[in-house]
Amino acid sequence: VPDARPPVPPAPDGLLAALRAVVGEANVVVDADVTAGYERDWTGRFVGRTPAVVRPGSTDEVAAVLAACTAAGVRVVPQGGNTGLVGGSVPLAGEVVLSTRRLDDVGPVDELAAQVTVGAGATLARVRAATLPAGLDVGVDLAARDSATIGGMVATNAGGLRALRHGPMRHQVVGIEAALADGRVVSHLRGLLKDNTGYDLPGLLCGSEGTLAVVTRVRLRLVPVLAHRATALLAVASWADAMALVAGLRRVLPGLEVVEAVDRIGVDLVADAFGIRVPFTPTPAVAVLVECADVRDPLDDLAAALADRAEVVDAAIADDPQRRAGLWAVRERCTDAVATLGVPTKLDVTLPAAELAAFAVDVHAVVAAVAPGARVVVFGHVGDGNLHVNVVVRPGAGSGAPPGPDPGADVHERVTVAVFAEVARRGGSISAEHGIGTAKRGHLHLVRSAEEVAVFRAIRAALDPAGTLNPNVLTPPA
Ligand code: FAD
Ligand code: 2HG
Ligand code: ZN
Repeated sequence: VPDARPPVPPAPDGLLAALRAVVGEANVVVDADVTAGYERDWTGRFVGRTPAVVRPGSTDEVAAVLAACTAAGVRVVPQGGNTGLVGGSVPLAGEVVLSTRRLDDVGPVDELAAQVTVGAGATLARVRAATLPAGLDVGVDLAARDSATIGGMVATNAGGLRALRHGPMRHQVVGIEAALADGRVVSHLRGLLKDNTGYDLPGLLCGSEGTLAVVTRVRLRLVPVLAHRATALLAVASWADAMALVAGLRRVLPGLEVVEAVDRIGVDLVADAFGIRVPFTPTPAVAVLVECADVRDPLDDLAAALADRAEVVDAAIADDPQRRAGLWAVRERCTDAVATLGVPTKLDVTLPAAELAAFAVDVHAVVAAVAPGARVVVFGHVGDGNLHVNVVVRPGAGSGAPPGPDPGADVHERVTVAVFAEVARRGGSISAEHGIGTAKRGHLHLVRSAEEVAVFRAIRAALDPAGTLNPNVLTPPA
């Protein structure tokens, strides 16, 4: 297959030597076989080229790498676990990739404050492995936990599977350290919960998508591990019923931590792709996953609350880890299952509660009008009003057959325009948790005013006047 990617741009004279002097020979990777893994995003939709992947091992090295690149006029894409879904972590226009994966130290758990300081390149799984023995957990969890890094989760303000209870990443960050593009370092890691001494830098960097600074260390607040969990997978007849169920359960279950949903197409796809057993026949219009966590077994309270809800057509309920994992798989494997079909257009939207059900129904006709025959899978964090609309325009045959080919940028764009118009018409947001990245930056005007975008640009210019950091994301092309 011919390589359709743009040619690798040469690094300016002396830059690679300068970078090697900072991080060592082994950590400036130029071997195309190795750099290829950093040039393609998780979905396969966004592929670029880089002259080098640089792997600093400390904050000072990150700062020196950025200073060298800025001095040479070379742009930099920060990359953590490369699990982002909006094309923000790959070098689309020949940038140097700054990989944070070596910044993976996890400090001692501060049990008194319920906090921990971690390197930006530590994966979520690694951090949790350190905190769980102390009875403490990170408030955000997501299916990409084995690869997604804390720095990437901060940069995207990741939401995940229990934002309903603990909020997104922004609510977990109580201190931050980051290197600016010119090599200066800002560090405020004390983690004081009350600290009204000026601008909130953690808040600013959460959701900044690598455009303002490279996050090097993060002080996280931790939440108590609630040892008892009860999980239910519920069959409901419509999205309207799913929304009514969410509203009803929220009122009576103080331990409610998760309310997720998957539509019929998604449930069938997960079952087909991975042989996962679905406890309902026929497959319901929507499967809702509910989980409660408490200091006592919440199974009886959950069962009683569900017995009162007319929307529940059928239910499977469990409080033992193995059966709970079986129920979770129906929701957690959706992203992997879509990937078996082909290269999706991934849209990650929030709708006002009153609009969500109608949107979830109408989106099929909206997509069919611009991409007849496309497979549309709708799932997500329905408790947060957040739906993931995955559209595969040229799907493979499923059942283990090879994925279909990428339909191309024009088709992704056509689908995006149509769905976002519907989201905007209903007063929603075009990104709930994955960010704007490169995939959506041309659509920011739908949800942000010209004045807001001007402020974004001014903040960017103040922190990174040379425009070194992640030039292809967030703010629309000038
Ligand atoms: P990357 O993909 O490497 O980078 C993402 C962005 O952050 C890029 O713009 C990059 O430049 C920037 N960046 C990375 N590290 C730094 C740093 N140290 N400093 C500054 N900028 C940086 N997301 C959710 O919100 N909720 C989910 O439930 C969820 N589930 C997922 C499930 C699967 C199976 C997959 C594949 C993805 C999922 N995601 C989810 C998306 C993804 O995991 C998150 O966006 C995650 O936060 C990305 O972390 P990462 O380390 O992989 O970042
Ligand atoms: C999830 O909630 C992730 O599973 C990924 O945010 C969503 O694949 C997607 O579109
Ligand atoms: Zn999600």
